[in-house]
Amino acid sequence: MKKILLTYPVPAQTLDQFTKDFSLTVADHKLSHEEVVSAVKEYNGLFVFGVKADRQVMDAGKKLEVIANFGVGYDNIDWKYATEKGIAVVNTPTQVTDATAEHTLALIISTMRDIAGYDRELRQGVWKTPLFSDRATELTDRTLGVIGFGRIGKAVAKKATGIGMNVIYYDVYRAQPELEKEYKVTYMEFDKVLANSDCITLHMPFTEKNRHLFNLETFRKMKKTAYFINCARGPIVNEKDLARALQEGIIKGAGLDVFENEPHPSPELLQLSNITLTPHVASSTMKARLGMAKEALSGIAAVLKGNIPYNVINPEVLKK
Ligand code: 8YV
Repeated sequence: MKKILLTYPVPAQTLDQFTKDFSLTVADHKLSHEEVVSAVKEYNGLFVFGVKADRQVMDAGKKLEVIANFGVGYDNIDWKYATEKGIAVVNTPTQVTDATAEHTLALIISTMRDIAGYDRELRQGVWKTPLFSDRATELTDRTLGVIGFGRIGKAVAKKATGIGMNVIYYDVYRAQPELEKEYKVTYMEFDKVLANSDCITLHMPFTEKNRHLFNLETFRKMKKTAYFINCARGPIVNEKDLARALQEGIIKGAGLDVFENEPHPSPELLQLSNITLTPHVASSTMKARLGMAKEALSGIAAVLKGNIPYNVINPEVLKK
């Protein structure tokens, strides 16, 4: 029987369908990188939760055929090295979509209507409600700029048009005209999306090429009245520059679920009132998390049975 190691305790119900064909070892706590390196040797499949699967892990995993990531973004996995070593990498592309898109919409609304700000004030005994104030921005008829039009970007666009926003988008790959029509979105070049949006939301993977794509210069291309939302990956944004843009009124507000150096948001951000922060929980509904665990395990199972699952990110290693 092939052996699979899960580096985090997962609810038993996600395992049932796999126990017949595989020997599963489920950690009783979140394994550290060090613990994974020392445990991985005898396993054919490795399911990582928030741990880096780097060269060290792959070199130690002499029998490794497949690594699964608990998430759609796999920047924590050295997939190029995995490909070199003939190890397949699978992720959870379909199960995070709605939960992440909902959280994004919640952050857009919270940020543009300053829900979190009012909440913080009320808790401090402040009831400040001037009758004519531009503190909140109405979303209806405002323009949302979606950067990255993959599954999550599309789901956000659909939900945002549902509440009356106009949606423009930029992606390195422009969508087919029928799809643009279906989603009621308009394609524009990156700088045009920045200049024309009342709120920008990021939905792209992190790669070394887009590190700090959002910096002071980028924020200066946005409207002074615009908001910035990031539920994608922290390092796409220069956090110090974002804090400065928020302090100096270069943009109006921000909502972040991800940070450059998790779990440590830059202290400057924590001091600001025009920002809503959540601790990388966009996909954190039980429905999504159970779905993610099953999607990843199904990918591992398929690879170990000699099949090519839809969620493998380097199928070339399985086609040889
Ligand atoms: C996390 C995510 O993986 O799907 C992604 O890319 O970032 C999230 O779903 C999840 O929060 C576990 O850390």
